[in-house]
Amino acid sequence: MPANLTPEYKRAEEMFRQAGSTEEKITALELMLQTIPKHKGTDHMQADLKRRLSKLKTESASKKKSGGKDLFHVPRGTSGGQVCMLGTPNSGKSSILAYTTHAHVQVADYPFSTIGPVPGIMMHEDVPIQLVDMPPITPEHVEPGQIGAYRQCDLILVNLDLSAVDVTEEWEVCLDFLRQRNFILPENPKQDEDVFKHLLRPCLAACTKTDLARPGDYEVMQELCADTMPMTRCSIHEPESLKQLAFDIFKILDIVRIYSKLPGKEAELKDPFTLPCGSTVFDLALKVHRELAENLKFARIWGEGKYPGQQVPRDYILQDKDVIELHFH
Ligand SMILES: Nc1nc2c(ncn2[C@@H]2O[C@H](COP(=O)(O)OP(=O)(O)OP(=O)(O)O)[C@@H](O)[C@H]2O)c(=O)[nH]1
Ligand SMILES: [Mg+2]
Repeated sequence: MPANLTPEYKRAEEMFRQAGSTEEKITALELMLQTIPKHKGTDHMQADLKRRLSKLKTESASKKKSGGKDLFHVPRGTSGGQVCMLGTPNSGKSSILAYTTHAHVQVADYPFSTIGPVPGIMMHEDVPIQLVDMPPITPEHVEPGQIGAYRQCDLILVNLDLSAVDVTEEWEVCLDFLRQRNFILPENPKQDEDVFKHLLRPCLAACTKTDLARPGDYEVMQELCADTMPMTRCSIHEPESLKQLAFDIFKILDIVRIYSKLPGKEAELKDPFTLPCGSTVFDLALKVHRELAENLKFARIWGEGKYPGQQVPRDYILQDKDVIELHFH
């Protein structure tokens, strides 16, 4: 009986082919099992997939047990979000990190100067955002394990060098990388996307080295990115553009910052808590006092468009820069 494999299955199979690490192979095999047509003609294939999956899971578990370290696992810390950089060699990734954080990175005018992830904290006003530098990608090479870092992050910052000889080519390399691994939707998303949905990641294209750009190249990039992801531009020689970059990242991270206030005390408008947009007062209480959250009675709020100290219920949806005073039973 013919297997009649679906486009979704083939997409998962392509993901397996591109997988560099065991974890990535496991994700792809699980998707292949999920999308393979279930009938007599695929019985053998299904059994084979299950066998391979179980072997890889055992492998992965024993690697973890023996203390095998994943070089590309970057702990998140307490920042408002984790942003991983993606780009072809020399596209200016490390320079952005060097100019927007206190991290020490190697910046060089030769390719492949970065060989592992380097995190740093970039501030958007008072919101810390973790920016992670990455080795470059090429059509031929991606560091094994690197994909795992992109899977875990909140935003992929796609660096596109405006001084490159062919700006279209570097865009194609990044686009292929993102599509083949299902970080973004395929070109004509008409297949059932639901099984791949959890793999999608928000992306922001950052055109770098604008001070070296040839006339017209930024517009070419704008046209290329238009239907795929939002775009911004920057240069390490234009500090305002780096501030704008931090702002654009903050917008896409879709978070709100909340200042907490103790009853009877002035609010300290620094070190805000950050929560996903749409979070409630109760979510904040969980973040502040996990054990006490259930005892939350109400909150008082100071913010735009509110009476100072107005009382709000637990399910009030927080707005950026709200000042909140939590009251417990
Ligand atoms: N004029 C100009 N030069 C830049 C800018 N950003 C980076 N560069 C230069 O471009 C070269 C490459 O920069 P890196 O930041 O090392 O590039 P990278 O993407 O980290 O490179 P790999 O780690 O090899 O992938 C260096 O010589 C930088 O000084 C910029 O905005 N303007
Ligand atoms: Mg680098």
